[in-house]
Amino acid sequence: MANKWWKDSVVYQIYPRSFMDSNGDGIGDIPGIISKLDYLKLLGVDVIWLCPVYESPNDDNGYDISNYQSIMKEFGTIEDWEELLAQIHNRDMKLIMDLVVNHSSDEHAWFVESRKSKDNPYRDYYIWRPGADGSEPNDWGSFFSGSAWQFDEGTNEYFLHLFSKKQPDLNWENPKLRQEIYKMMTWWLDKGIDGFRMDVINLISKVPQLPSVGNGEGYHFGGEHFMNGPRVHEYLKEMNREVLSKYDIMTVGETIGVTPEDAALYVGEDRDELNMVFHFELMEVDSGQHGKWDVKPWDLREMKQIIAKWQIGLEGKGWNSLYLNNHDQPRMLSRFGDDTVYRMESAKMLATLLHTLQGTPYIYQGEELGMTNVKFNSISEYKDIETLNMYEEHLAAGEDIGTIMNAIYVKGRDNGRTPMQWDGSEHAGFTTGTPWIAVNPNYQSINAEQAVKDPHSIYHYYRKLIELRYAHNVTGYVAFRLLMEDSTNLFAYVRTLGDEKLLVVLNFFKEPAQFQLPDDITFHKHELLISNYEAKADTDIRSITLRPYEALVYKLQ
Ligand code: ISL
Ligand code: CA
Repeated sequence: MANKWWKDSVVYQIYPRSFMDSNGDGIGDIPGIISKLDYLKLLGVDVIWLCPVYESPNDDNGYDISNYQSIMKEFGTIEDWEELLAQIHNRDMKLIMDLVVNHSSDEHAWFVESRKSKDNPYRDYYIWRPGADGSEPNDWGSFFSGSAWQFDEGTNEYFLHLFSKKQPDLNWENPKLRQEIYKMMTWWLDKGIDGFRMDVINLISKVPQLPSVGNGEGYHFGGEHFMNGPRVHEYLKEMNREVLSKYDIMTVGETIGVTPEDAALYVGEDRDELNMVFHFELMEVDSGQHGKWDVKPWDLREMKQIIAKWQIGLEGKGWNSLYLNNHDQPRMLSRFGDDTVYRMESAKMLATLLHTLQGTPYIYQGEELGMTNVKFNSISEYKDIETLNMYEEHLAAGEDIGTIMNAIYVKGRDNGRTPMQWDGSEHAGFTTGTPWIAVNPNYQSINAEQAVKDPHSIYHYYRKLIELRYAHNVTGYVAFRLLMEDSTNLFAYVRTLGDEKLLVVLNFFKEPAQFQLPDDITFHKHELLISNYEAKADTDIRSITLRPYEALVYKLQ
């Protein structure tokens, strides 16, 4: 469809369990979200992405769905959800829903049938294999530790689960399964939703032989056999033809391990698949060779190279999505900024980056307040299955507990899942009961009530960035060019639109840093569009000394 409204949109991601509790049971819910829509409208966002709200035993907080067409009891009813959609549309915003169809819950009716017998009509909705010499069919490891296979005594076979053993992978090779999914998607679209965020959508096609990685003992990451698998584009084209193309919607795929070249195949304007994907390259800059929990310092030059590669790589081909955190990641401020002395400055600086690149920015709940990572003293306070499984596995392998806890502090998903900090009252105004996960103890100084009142808050800076986006056609600028690429403390770039340029200069650290504009960039006049500091009088912008975490955005003409 011609209308590409999603290019001009800013998306706000809600993790419902932690957003707002309306009835004191300690769990965020749909009426709670409705009560905060004016807060989101004031911020200026256009689209809300709602993480899964479907019926679920909550092994993975709703990413294990037992019924795709009903609402999780803790979150409310389908009537509550319909009210939410109406209230979002009344405010001229849009709603996109999470689509989790690489796997379902093991409590989904399809799986309950599937495991009954080898000739059950639903057997082939999942991926079953006999054992190989009395052990798992192959050596793939699960994203959540251990083997990706679970033995099922009823029929003496194993089923595949790339995530938890309560998240069996669906078998996309089966055309009947695909039709059921398309029918379900159509049902939601006919209710009037505005699109989907598609969970690990590039994992749906597995190499049919399910070959082992074959790296010796133990379980291994089998990504080469299921990331961007052999039939994934065929499936997405089919989904697009049969469902997506019939609606004026936006789609964003979560795609693990994609390069810009891979991404172009998913989001290419002439590909008829998806509108955008989330890539993981920036999320890996602080991971060592042993993966996510192997914590290493990140390097600004590497970060700049990755962003430049994606900006240039998709230019004129497809659209970027822009994010630095979500419900699976630590808080971006703690990870890439300074969550103590320069919390305000660095949060605004990072926001400036996300909102001045080409693409659609995603704000994760609490980001607009400068919420930070959390350090719980005891593992018993953590709730995330990925974290808990890793803890057990690493402990059993004899790893030192301090090292494990440090990895959790730096990378654990619960960093982003502590409740929204609404005000300074008990439990941050999130609930009148006991929250399902503890509130970050810093809620008295970091909360929405205080941020909305303070015109210099991070929240109002986001509001201004969003306004700027529309007032100055920030999405329109093209030809991204990195400046001072070898600088280890500055991130600077220009983008061009006709004879105008957008110049962005960001100091990523607390030490002052010197910016030098290359001689070949010429202009008659300059205008400072936004900054996280009071502007200095008569600045010569060819040579600027940036203050700690300073962010400057100029329009050059
Ligand atoms: O970031 C990750 C890599 O370790 C994982 O936390 C994450 O599981 C991966 O990014 C895939 O994420 C999505 O699918 C998972 C779910 O747990 C995540 O919340 C979801 O965003 C399984 O549905
Ligand atoms: Ca509740």
